[in-house]
Amino acid sequence: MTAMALAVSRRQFAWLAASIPAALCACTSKTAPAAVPVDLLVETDGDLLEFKPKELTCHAGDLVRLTFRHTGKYVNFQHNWVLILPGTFDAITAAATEAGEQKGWLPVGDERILAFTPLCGRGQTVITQFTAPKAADYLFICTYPGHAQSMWGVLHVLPRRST
Ligand SMILES: [Cu+2]
Repeated sequence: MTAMALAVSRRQFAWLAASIPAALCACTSKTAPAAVPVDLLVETDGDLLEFKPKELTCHAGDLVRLTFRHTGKYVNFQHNWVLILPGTFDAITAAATEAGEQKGWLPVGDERILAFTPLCGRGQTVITQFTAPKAADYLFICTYPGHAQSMWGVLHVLPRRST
């Protein structure tokens, strides 16, 4: 390679280096808009083994900030809020019971769990934050042993918001 050819290729490289980041930025802003923050609130139905409301809604890709409040006044149960992949109810409730009290009745690291709060006692509030998965209906449950049979609800994830 001659000295002149080398000089040209260096200039081209400099031009490329300067233009590529701008091109990437333009591309990124079109395909991945900033996640929309969405606040959701769910409570226990007082001392009952039920969630209230039983249905929540968001859009795929939303940054969901979920607050879970234990509104029980008399019964000393602990509860959590656990979002699971469709079709995994039996497997997750079994795995949660197997995980035991020391692990908070939660099979930590199980990929079928999409989001979860810690266990929460009477009068307490806990929060979790997650990016909403692809559009579908997802069950949320309390994984404290025996609770999920009545303590469940549905998160409706609608198609991604248009920009
Ligand atoms: Cu519970």
